[in-house]
Amino acid sequence: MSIRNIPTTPFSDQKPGTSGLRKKVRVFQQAHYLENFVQAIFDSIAAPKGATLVLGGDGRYYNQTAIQTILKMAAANGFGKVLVGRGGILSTPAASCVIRKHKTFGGIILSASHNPGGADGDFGIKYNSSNGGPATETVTEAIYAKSKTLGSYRILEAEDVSLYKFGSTLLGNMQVEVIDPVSDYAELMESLFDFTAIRALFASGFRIKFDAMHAVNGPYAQEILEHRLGAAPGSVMNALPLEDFGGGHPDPNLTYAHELVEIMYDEDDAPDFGAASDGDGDRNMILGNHFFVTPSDSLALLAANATLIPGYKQGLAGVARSMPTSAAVDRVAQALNIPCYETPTGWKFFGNLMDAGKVTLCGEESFGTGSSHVREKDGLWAVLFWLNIIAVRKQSVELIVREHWAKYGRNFYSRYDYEGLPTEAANGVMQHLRASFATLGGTQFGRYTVKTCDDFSYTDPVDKSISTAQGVRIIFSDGSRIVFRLSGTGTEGATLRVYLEAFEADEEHHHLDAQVALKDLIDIALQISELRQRTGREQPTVIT
Ligand code: VG1
Ligand code: CO
Repeated sequence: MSIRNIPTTPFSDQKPGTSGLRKKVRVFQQAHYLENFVQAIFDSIAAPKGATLVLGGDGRYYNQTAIQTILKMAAANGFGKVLVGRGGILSTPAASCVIRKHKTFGGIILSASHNPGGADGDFGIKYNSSNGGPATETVTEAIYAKSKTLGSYRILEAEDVSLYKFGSTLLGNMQVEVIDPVSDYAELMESLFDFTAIRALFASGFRIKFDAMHAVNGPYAQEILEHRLGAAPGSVMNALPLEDFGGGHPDPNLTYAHELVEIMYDEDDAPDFGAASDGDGDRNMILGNHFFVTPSDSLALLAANATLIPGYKQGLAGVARSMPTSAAVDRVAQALNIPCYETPTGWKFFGNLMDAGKVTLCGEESFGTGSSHVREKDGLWAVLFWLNIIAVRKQSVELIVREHWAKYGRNFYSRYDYEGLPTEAANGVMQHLRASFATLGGTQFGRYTVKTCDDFSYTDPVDKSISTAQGVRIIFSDGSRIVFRLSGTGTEGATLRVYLEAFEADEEHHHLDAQVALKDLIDIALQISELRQRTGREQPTVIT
């Protein structure tokens, strides 16, 4: 077996987005494309000789091929050991858990998360540091810079390694250890939640439906919910991970998880609790019988009920949410008298806060919640958190949420996504908005008056790094907000996201449908942005 130094020329488009490098599978299939990016990672992180790496992915098309390449490159770049999930599988939160538990130097996660998979779908790769979290912007920028100047990469000439047999094999001088992708993670969940109480809940006849969407969480959910907690067999649907997610779009929201939504809104046979997770298992959607919980409310509710959970009974150090996420959790933080941080979109911004012990719970409006138990958002963790709360409070999902609104007020919330726009048109909307800042202040739209508008900029309280242009905010005098952002995870054209939020203290109005309550704000958003004129789109692609 010999190490080869392969000459290569740089690609100009290897800039990681919100969560790693995401491209069409066929872009990754170009000669040297994956190898260049992996070498850029290895050159940037400068791991000491003999270091250990974690490797796994969400099982989508190209996962296995990429894993074999990365293993050979890791061996050629001086790593001593790679822990790889059996079959090349590790959910994103499980990878984070394994990095932390085994104190490895870092890990590589292969996933394009909620983006569709298959030969014509998307693929992705990201690097996580020794804290188990996504590399910070400083690291991803270094990787990008390296990718633009790369002249060669190192790879071991060797046979593929079997990924199905547990235990160690030698690849050159490097050990490849195939591990069970589920066990470390399941053990961590048992240490946080009251499994006895949740088991009793299921034994009492409480019915759950978990939609794994043919993505990575199927085996995790089956092991934890059905085997360890005794949920009825078949409670986990679409449990078999498929390379193309069965042709579906593994994004747990009301549009893409419609199969689950139909079950949860069934006239006479709806289960008590419904949940879904995404391609790589880090997102979650929570449903009750005929009831949808917005991710922003879910975060607030977990924070408000945290002390009911064994792993959080000491209370929370603080909470954090991404800027576009509703301020529902801010109200809980205020009541608990703990700090609440507002960060740019993307989990990489929570890591420093958690490492510094400033926050315990974090969340995003995009169906992501998590805590300092790992450094990624965690879909199944959120489900178990909810089940534990229900097991203690013995109330329905709907009642728990309604009581929460009655106590804290309701932040009506919705996100409109305009996917696959021509890039120039989407940029045009953002430029127009920025150009309008000067004249918007003080303008009155019906009952709303613009208080401030800006482009969100964040200074990390720990390392003081600054991230600018993180989304345009229009804030009204009553605290209502409209936010505009361009997505950093898409692979086709541009996706414009419009986030809408209005606070309602009066319980009399809490029953309203969010689309009704937000109608005026939606009209204002369209008017201010000239979105329809500039993009030619009458309707959003997805409303969440
Ligand atoms: C989206 C979400 C963001 C999330 C990111 C990664 O990013 O808005 O909140 O952190 O996806 O989630 P963007 O840039 O497209 O808005 V996942 O589950 O893809 O790792
Ligand atoms: Co994801």
